[in-house]
Amino acid sequence: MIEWGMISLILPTYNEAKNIPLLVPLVSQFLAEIKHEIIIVDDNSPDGTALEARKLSRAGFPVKVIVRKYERGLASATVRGFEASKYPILAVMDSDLQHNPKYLPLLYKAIQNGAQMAIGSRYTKGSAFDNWPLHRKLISKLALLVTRPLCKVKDPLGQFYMVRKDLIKDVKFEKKGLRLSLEILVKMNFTNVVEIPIKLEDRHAGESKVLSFKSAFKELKMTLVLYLWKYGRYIPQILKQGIYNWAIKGL
Ligand SMILES: Nc1nc2c(ncn2[C@@H]2O[C@H](COP(=O)(O)OP(=O)(O)OP(=O)(O)O)[C@@H](O)[C@H]2O)c(=O)[nH]1
Ligand SMILES: [Mg+2]
Repeated sequence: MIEWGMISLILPTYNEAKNIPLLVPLVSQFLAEIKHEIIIVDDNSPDGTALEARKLSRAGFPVKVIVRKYERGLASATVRGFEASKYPILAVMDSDLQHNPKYLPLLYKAIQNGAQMAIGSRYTKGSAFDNWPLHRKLISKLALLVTRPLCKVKDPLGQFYMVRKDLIKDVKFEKKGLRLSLEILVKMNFTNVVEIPIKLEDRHAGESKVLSFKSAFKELKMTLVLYLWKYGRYIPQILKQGIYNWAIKGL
């Protein structure tokens, strides 16, 4: 029997020391009625993010801090958080205040009402991100087009979601790339995903880590890995293995 009122929220961080002292109290405010833990997975940020996280823990917030010394990467950090979680609903959001924690109760409600996964969606009726420059909107739309044959969800790429842990416990994650939500959706092929419209805010402090040609190329390679996962049975095994080895290398 799953106790639905319990959420493990994973906050992956890299240089978010100025953001998490604002974000964590807001999360706890919006989740005040729901038992929760906040797992901060920090990749040894030089700006002292882990120190700030530990301060929050000492101040009484339900914060667990994991520092990875020898690993980097958003997807693998999120999976590390999943592994350390103790509650049956997993939640993931950015730590830079782009994802407003006011949506957490809505995502939770969708799960309570039977959704296998609930997504804070930038591309469903009622969503907004007016503040984005045109070129970012175009890149984002292009990325969505590329993923369209992989899953039907309108926004599989934004990293703001809740998912039932029991459903994804056997997924073998690649632990590469940035968009773990896409990997979950492709590998699980869920039939009941609810998209909650969100307004995407501007990053509060600090700098984006993912906005570069290098990470866009890596994301394309990771998407290719997921294409192989979904459609690889249509090509010879040896070719599939070769493409996989090339794509996964350097991610
Ligand atoms: N642990 C860990 N967290 C990361 C890593 N890269 C990014 N993050 C975190 O993942 C979240 C999203 O990263 P951002 O750089 O904000 O990416 P984004 O929101 O897609 O891009 P912007 O809109 O430009 O901010 C933030 O909370 C980051 O701190 C990483 O290598 N390791
Ligand atoms: Mg961001």
